Parts: sequence; C-alpha cells; structure tokens
Amino acid sequence: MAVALDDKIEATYRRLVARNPGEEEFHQAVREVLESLGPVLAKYPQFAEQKIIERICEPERQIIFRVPWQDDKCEVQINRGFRVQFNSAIGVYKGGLRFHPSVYLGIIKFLGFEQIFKNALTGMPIGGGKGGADFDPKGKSDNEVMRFCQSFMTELHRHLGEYTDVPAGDIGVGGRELGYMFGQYKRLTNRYESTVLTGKGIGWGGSLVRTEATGYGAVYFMREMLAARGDSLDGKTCVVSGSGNVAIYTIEKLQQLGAKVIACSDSNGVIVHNKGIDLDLVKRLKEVERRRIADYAGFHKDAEYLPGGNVWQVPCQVAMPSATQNELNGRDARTLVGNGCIAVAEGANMPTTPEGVKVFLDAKIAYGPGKAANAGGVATSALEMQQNASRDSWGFEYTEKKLDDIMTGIHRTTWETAEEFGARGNYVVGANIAGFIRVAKAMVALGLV
Ligand code: NDP
Ligand code: 2IT
Repeated sequence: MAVALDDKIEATYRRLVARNPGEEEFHQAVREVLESLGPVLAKYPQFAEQKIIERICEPERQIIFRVPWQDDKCEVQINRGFRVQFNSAIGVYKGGLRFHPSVYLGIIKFLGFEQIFKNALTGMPIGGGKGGADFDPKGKSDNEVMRFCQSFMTELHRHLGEYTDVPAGDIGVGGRELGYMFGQYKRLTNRYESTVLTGKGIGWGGSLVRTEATGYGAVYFMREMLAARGDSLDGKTCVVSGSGNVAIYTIEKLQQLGAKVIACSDSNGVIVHNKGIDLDLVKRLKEVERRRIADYAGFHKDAEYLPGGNVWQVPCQVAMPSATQNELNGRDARTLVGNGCIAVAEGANMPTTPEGVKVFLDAKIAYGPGKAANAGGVATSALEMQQNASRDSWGFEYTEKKLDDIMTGIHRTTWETAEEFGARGNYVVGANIAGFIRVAKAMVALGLV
C-alpha cells in the first residue's frame, strides 16, 4: 500500500522505526514526508552528505514531566506533560499544546514533526515544536482546569521564552487554558513576556483573527485549490468534521464565501442539517456553554443527530476534516469520491490515513494536506508575535488580509514546487518538498549543530 522509498531513505526509515518503537503516528508522519524526498536528495546531494534527513527526524530536545494537581474533591491526580522541541533551524520552537487523554509521546512527536514543515511553508521565522498532556478537560470544572494548567506551567515555564519556545493552543487548549498558563508564567517569572504564548485573549496581548485563523486559512486554501481548477466555493455543499475551534471557523468562512455546510460532528456523533448548519447555535453550544453537538438537534427539529455516525457518509462536494488524526480512512475516502466530492482540505493535522490519501490522489480530486492547508493558525500566531514585539495591535481586516495573503502564498508555493518536481497538482509532494528544502538549507548553513 505504501509508496516505495528510495533505498537509502528506506534504511533511514527502518532505523527510525526501530529507534522509536510504538510511536505509530510519528512513523506515519515521517514516512509520508520521506516518500516525497527522493528527487530532493538527487537535486541537493549535500543534504544526504550532511545527513539532513536523519537529523531532522531526531528532535533537538524532548521534555517529559509529571503534572500533579488536586481535583475538586481534593484527590491528588497525576498526569504526564510533554514538550518536544523538534527543530529550531529557522526560528524559535513554535507549535501548540494538546490536552487530550490519548496524548503520548508518539502523538506529540508526529505533531512536532509536521509542525517543522508547516511553519517553514508560512515563510515566517518559526521552528517546529509541540507539547501537551494526557489530561482530559471534558467534565472538569474551571477550577480544576486552572489548577492543572498552573501545575503544567510550573514545570514548562523554565523551557520557554520569547527567544526559545513559544507554545499556543491545539485540541483541548483554547483561550481559557492559555489564560491560566500565561497567568502562572507571569507569576513565576515576574515578567509580562507577551511573546511567550500565542492565542492570548484580546485584552491581554492577543491578536485579532488568531481565533478564526486556522479555519479561515483552511478555507482560503480550499478557495485557491478550486480557483486553480477554474471553480469556486459558491453554492458548494460541504461537510466539516469536528465542532471545535477549527471546525467552527471553517464553517464560518465557508458560509461567508457562499457555500452550504450541511454536517459537523464530535467524537460522539454527527449532526446533519440539510437547510445549512446554524453557526450561531454551534458557537453558543460549544464556545459558551461547553456542551455536546448532540444538543443541536433539540433546537432544530429538521436537523438529524446520528449517534456514533460517520460524517464522511454524508454526500458532499467539499470535505474539510477538522477534528483529529486518522479520522478519515481509505473506505471513507472512497465513499466521499463515490458521492461526488471534488475537494478536500485538512484543517486538522494528519486526519487522512495513508490509504485515504492515496484514494484522493488517484482520483485526482483537489487534496490539500494539513501542513499546507491548516498553516493559517500558526502563521497568525507569528503575526501575534510581531504585534507583541512592536507593542502594537492591528485591526481585524488588516490582519485577515495578511492571513489571506499568506495562505494564497502557501498555495502558490506548494503548487509550483509540485510542478517543478514533476508532480503537477500534487500538494502533498509540493508541501513536503517546499517545507523540507527551506529547513534543510538553513540546517546546512548553520553547520553541524
Ligand atoms: P478543539 O479541542 O477545539 O476541537 C476538537 C474537535 O475535534 C472536537 O469537536 C472534538 O470532539 C473532535 N475530536 C478531538 N479528538 C477526537 C477524537 N479522538 N475522535 C473524534 N473527534 C475528536 O481543537 P481544535 O479545533 O483546535 O483542533 C482540531 C484539529 O485541528 C486538530 O487536529 C489540531 O491539531 C488541528 N489544528 C489546530 C490548530 C489551532 O489553531 N487550534 C492549528 C492547526 C491545526 P470531542 O469534543 O468529542 O472530543
Ligand atoms: O497545529 C498547529 O499548527 C497549531 N496547533 C497552532 C500552533 C501555533 O503555534 O499557533
């Protein structure tokens, strides 16, 4: 099923699997990048001489720590915290924090590895990192979340800094969690170091558009993919998975650009609303009241809730996976293509399995992989860092225009790179090669460090 690797690259991959046992998501993310790199090594022999692939696959630093905290019953709880500082060749370690019970080293490493190339594609000076904990914020009180975040930051703070490592949010980490973490960082260091975290609230150093950026950016990428085929989002029927931060602002921008979103989901089930998703209601349920998407059906009698349903079985022209890794497999991809889906852009990180990716590429539909399509979030984090560094704050339209320009630029770069390397229209190849070359050149220039 997997694409054959160049012999030398295959040996490197086998060593990586043996050295990092049990980290399946990390293996998957690495393999997908390595599959694109044969022609790059042929064009740049110094990358092989300098062992750039071997070096780029080994994190610069990995931190694993105990996070003790007390729940509301005063019972002691222990979680495990992570920060993988993967690559700092082109800038400070930059990438989100994920709080989810499934988190272990293999997930943080896959996310950190993807982040290296995604951040390079933005053209901004940001290296790759990722962190998180196996903490489940679901069902916890605000006070429990606060105590957890304070304990997490009590250890993490010594590894961060404006010139070192700048985290942000990811699954389970949004404005509330970043607030508690920023408060604890400030208390521990006695420094109002705004640039140490991004995704901050607007009243305390945050940037307008950061909340919307990943979803909006993914839709801009989709708009560009369709434009390259002489098509547009106007009137398209869309399905979005998830109902968190990325899903919500993906739906918002799709609707603004004239598309009709008829389904979204969470890990329990799927909402189908053929009249079009009522986004104000989703925002209220998810952002304000922290409820489940199932509750949507109680407000709209013509909407259907499918407990345990599969969102990819809802026929659509445009699909935007926006929940989590490996949420769309080969069978789902065949169902989508069979139902007439013409374009997929990934708001989530690695949501499509390798078999699913192959189905999309073979069917020659427009397929935008996460490291290109969801780069708008981290790019706007870098815009937040720019504003913090100059003690400035920009308006919404000005910031959104910058995001749009960055996403349009990523589309152009990935398109042109794919073409240059003989894979016209293949954004997987374009994204992997363009991201890799930028980081590899910097690593060569910085010497053996
Ligand atoms: P949120 O926590 O806001 O929302 C996550 C959504 O995905 C929820 O609807 C959640 O459902 C669903 N989900 C999470 N885990 C699973 C799972 N194991 N199975 C099924 N559904 C699941 O996170 P975000 O919206 O921020 O992140 C979504 C995706 O986008 C992730 O892959 C993340 O890495 C990626 N991303 C996020 C960026 C950001 O700026 N936030 C930037 C770039 C990428 P439930 O509530 O039932 O768990
Ligand atoms: O996966 C991602 O790009 C993020 N979670 C956002 C990272 C960031 O630093 O804004």
